[in-house]
Amino acid sequence: MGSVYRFVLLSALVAVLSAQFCPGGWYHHATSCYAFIDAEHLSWGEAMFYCSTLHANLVQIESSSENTFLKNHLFAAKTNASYWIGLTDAFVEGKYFWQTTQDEINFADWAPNEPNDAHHNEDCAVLGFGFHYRWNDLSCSHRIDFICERTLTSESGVLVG
Ligand SMILES: [Ca+2]
Ligand SMILES: [Ca+2]
Repeated sequence: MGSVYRFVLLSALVAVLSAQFCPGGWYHHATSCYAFIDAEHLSWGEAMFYCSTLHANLVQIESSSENTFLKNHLFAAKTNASYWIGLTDAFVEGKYFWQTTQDEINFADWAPNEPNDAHHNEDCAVLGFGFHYRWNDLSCSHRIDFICERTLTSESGVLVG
């Protein structure tokens, strides 16, 4: 009996480990997958829609750990572009919130003197090239790179035992 239980436990463990993964081309951190989209240059609104077609959202950064993961990826990729994140104050000036969940920010990594709402026309946030990928606000109509985030994909039908 003991060996049967061990087999069942092992099977269950293997099933859990193999049941969650990121689609090809996406990068894994914690419980999310990330796509760094640089083949398309889109406005913030267009980028939001583009992510939705991938069953994802513009990235929502809830922690220092997630923020560091994203910045390290961009440093390693030697990209020279800014990337939209899912953060906006387009509805109430100065009141930034995450578009996906409507949550106010509880972690922030604004570059010095940002967000500055330059020309009273900057309502959408990026990981800013030139700011070592700390956050900056830009005009939402800029057409630039962006980052999509989705939860780990679960493969149904894999679980056994
Ligand atoms: Ca997130
Ligand atoms: Ca700015």
